[in-house]
Amino acid sequence: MPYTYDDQNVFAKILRGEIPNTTVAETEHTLAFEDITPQAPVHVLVIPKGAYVTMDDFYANASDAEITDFARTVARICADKGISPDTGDGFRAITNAGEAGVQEVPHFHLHLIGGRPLGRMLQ
Ligand code: D5M
Repeated sequence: MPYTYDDQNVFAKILRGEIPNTTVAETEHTLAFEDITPQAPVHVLVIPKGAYVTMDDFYANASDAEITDFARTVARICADKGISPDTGDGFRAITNAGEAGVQEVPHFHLHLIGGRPLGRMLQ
């Protein structure tokens, strides 16, 4: 899949304010909001504001400032939501990429999931 960004995807519309979201955190380069179909008591989607299709697109092409901002925002949400193993029970971070990864929304997003026992995913 080439990194061709579709600016009509639902997260692009959220970033433009065309559809609502329940914001968890917002910084210069990053937005985090509640997943509309939560799989656990905590299910937050963290997205860069820039137009990146997948995680590898983001890490290959984003600026150091964007990448650092994204990473620090993830850490802050884990602390704020009480899912950091430092102070809480732990979490899982997932990103789906491309067809084989069953990515539904073609704007890079990290799922942060926690608040219940998650079970083993990889054997
Ligand atoms: O999954 C995409 C994820 O995005 C899925 O968990 C639902 C979520 N989603 C879809 N539309 C919205 C809106 N409008 N707000 C919040 N969350 C949404 P993936 O398979 O990783 O691409």
